[in-house]
Amino acid sequence: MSDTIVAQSTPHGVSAIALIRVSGQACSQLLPRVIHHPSASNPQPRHATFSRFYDLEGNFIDELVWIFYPAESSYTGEPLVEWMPHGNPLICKKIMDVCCALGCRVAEPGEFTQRAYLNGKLNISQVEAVLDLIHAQSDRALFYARKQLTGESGNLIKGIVRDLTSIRAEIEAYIDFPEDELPPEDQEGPMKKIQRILDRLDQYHASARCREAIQNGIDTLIIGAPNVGKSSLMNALVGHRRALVSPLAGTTRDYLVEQTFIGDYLINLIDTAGLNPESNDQIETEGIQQTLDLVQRASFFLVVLDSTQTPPVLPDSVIQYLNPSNTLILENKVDLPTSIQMPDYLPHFPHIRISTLDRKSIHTLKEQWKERIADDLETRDEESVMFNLRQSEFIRKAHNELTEAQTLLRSGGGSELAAFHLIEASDALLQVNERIDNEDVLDDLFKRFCIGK
Ligand SMILES: Nc1nc2c(ncn2[C@@H]2O[C@H](COP(=O)(O)OP(=O)(O)OP(=O)(O)O)[C@@H](O)[C@H]2O)c(=O)[nH]1
Ligand SMILES: [Mg+2]
Repeated sequence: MSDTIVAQSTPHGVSAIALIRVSGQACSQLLPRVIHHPSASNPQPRHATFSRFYDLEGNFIDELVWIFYPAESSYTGEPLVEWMPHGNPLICKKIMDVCCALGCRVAEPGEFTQRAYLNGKLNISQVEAVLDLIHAQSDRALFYARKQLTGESGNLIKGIVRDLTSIRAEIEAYIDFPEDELPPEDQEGPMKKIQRILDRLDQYHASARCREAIQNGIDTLIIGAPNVGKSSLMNALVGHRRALVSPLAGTTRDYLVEQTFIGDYLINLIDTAGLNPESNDQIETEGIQQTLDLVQRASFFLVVLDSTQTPPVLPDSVIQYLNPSNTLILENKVDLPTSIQMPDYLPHFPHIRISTLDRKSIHTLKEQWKERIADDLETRDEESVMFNLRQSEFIRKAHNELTEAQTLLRSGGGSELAAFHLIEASDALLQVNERIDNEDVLDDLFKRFCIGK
């Protein structure tokens, strides 16, 4: 029997109400010692009761609401009690002390969720979803975390594993019944089915990049020549004067990062030093080098042009990272009479004419930008499910195994070996949601939780 754990699930500090959770077999013995009421000896499951909480010397600690959850209907899969005292850190500490005096131990981060996993209440992808849900910073991130928590991604993978089992049965027919009974062209069927699964796995693997971007924000770089209005754009987008703006070229040296929303996408907006190939100023040159480094890590680009000036030639080290779906060309300063349209500058890229001084054009920019992100991340489809980076590794492994199986079947032999690769693929897929074989990965996952979850 594992020990009984206790932790405060609400943040430490003063609040109207706090929540302290106790999970483990000792809950039933503990209750009557601190709640001097008959209801504590035979608690009604999942029922809120208002009582006085006493310490072991019989001192009255607080009036609180408490709920008892039996193992079969608790978060952890063990008997669990929730105390909801007044949110005074001193009261919370006393309650924790009393629980510890009665044999509880203070929980490690994520230990309640770890027990839920060990007791089969949550599978591993749901554990990750709980973590994502707690840390989600945007509506989009919440949406995908909720989808994962309800087990939708798990069902998709389970479906594929089931399909793989039946394909394997078809292939294995060749092992048990030699060539004369089954013509070799019958392998066409299994091969087609494997191809359909490969296509789906491709799609799932690609979704991991989008999931990361949605979860942590889309790193978006504002780049361009000096003085074109990059910092003015940053300020217009975040809605306050974050970056210094001046008519002098080379104002921004160090890059600046600020978070903002475009629709319900979280954006990590990065204002950079203007790209000036002729600079002899050492600090400016360092700033430019930083910009070039950032280009390699960013996911989205706003290339700002001064539409009253000849547009710059961007270095190849930048151009190679830009494509029409991850970049917007912003022809800025359209309020000036000398502004001209620049359709020939990177002609295959979408252009938007803006003035950072004009709110309406910034609004238009945001609308078009939102559409681009949705296209780039393929998040238009509300049905889509996204996998995280850990899961996508197993999806890739399954993909490799199935490709091997397909190559073997195509070459007209090796049914036995092909069946083996199908088993390996199923095994990798099971690790997407159901279980993690690597203890270190598991430990690492639970460490990322807060105490009390
Ligand atoms: N008329 C007009 N002026 C603008 C517009 N956007 C920016 N400016 C002006 O252009 C000058 C340069 O703006 P910044 O935002 O500092 O330009 P930057 O690209 O960040 O410049 P560096 O940091 O030096 O690379 C400032 O005087 C701004 O007021 C615009 O839309 N219209
Ligand atoms: Mg600037």
